[in-house]
Amino acid sequence: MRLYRENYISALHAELIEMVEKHLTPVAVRYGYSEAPLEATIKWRPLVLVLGNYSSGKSALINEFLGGNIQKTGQAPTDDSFTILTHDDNADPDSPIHVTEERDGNFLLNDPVFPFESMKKHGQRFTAHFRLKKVNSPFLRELAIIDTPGMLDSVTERDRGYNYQDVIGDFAQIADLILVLFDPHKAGTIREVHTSLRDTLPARTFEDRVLFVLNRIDECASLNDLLRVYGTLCWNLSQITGRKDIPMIHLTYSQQAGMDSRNPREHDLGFLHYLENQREELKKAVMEAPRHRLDHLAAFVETHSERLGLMLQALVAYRRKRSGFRMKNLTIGAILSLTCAAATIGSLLFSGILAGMDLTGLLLAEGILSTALFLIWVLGIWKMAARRFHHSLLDRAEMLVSLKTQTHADNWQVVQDKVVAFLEKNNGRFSSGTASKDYEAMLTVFQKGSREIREALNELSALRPGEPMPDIPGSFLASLELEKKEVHN
Ligand SMILES: Nc1nc2c(ncn2[C@@H]2O[C@H](COP(=O)(O)OP(=O)(O)O)[C@@H](O)[C@H]2O)c(=O)[nH]1
Ligand SMILES: [Mg+2]
Repeated sequence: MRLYRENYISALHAELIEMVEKHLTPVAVRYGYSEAPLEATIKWRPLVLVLGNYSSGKSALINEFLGGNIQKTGQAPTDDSFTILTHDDNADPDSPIHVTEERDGNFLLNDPVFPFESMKKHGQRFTAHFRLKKVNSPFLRELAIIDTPGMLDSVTERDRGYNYQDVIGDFAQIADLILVLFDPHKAGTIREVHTSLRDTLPARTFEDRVLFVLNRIDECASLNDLLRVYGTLCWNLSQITGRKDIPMIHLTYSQQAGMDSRNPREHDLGFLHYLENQREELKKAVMEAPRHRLDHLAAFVETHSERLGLMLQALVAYRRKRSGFRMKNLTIGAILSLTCAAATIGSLLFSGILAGMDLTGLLLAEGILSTALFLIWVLGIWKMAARRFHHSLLDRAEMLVSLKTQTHADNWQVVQDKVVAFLEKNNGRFSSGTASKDYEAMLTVFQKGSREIREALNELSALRPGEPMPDIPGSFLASLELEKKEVHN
């Protein structure tokens, strides 16, 4: 059987989701790493998030991609809603492109098919500004788009009634591709977007996932003007990212909108001939969202298996330390009880109280007394000491793991509270056999699983759209030998 690139992508996608479902979610839920199944945010279609200032041309760009007037456009802040644009699989593809169905925020936040359940926390005002549009546009067959209200200045921002930055951050986390649009009038105001993105996206995926677009370049008065704007944008980007190398910036404009608005102005647009409008290129890049989803999923599997592994490392270490402490204290208790009992009997014998007793009697008395002392030890002192030991371990939970790299340290920041919460909840009582098995499984997923995913992705990147695949991908689920190994505590 020969597979085409597109089929290969969906086959890989399905396998990765299955891997998360089968191997990561049960462990994540068992130890309180996550309440919802991990795959909840990644199993819907690939998502493209479109960000930028108001009237930077987001909605006009989206309309152009979709091939119809779906989103409202206009100079003022026209649309203050987050709109999910997705394909209507039941609609007639031959009718003119239009909205076939509209649903509100409540629907989107409560239907588990969508990856937005966790966004309920943003409150009613956000829900009222969240909606779904189904469109019969072929562009949406493999992906969904999120159109966003533009960024306002920070004063007006406070009146929204929900935290715009946090909302953007949450969307950015589940998006596979993020477009950030600027226009020549506001090329300097990118700090807010960047803050939301930097705070939510892992550094290693930032560059792959974000596309910068300088839009409406037809509104520059001349080539000089464009260069000035471009320079300002680059300067701002490098100031904010702290990097000297400038990310690729797509230079684009809407031919349609340009024609509508150009008449009143009389500047020379001849310079546009020297530049290619990167609109088509941008469109192609956006259509690669399913491919980005695979990278996203690979990073997702890597990150979560690594974090879960760290969490389990801590839990297994906790149990090891606890058993060590218990054994040591039981031994001390036993020796102490025996010695104390012997000393007591000895002194009683010496003082003549037990003078008439024979050896069997003495041994019996020693046995009874030492057992009684040992019981007092176990039920009183030992229990109290064990409790103290439990709490002192929780206070210094970082002692449970070895944090060799910065990634370990960052991951520990994320899981530390969860480890403590889990141990507090069950007082340290959980099956250490299962925990050891789960730990091994997470290591296998992280090391072997991640490597196989990367190999599959490399194979994929060598192919162009529509090109035949030589082979079916080997199932790495099958190759991951996660069979339960006998682990003894
Ligand atoms: N000249 C010109 N106008 C544009 C371009 N893109 C969008 N517009 C116009 O700019 C205004 C704002 O666009 P809109 O898509 O609503 O911006 P949004 O707020 O980012 O969604 C509208 O009147 C559009 O017609 C462009 O490339 N060139
Ligand atoms: Mg808009």
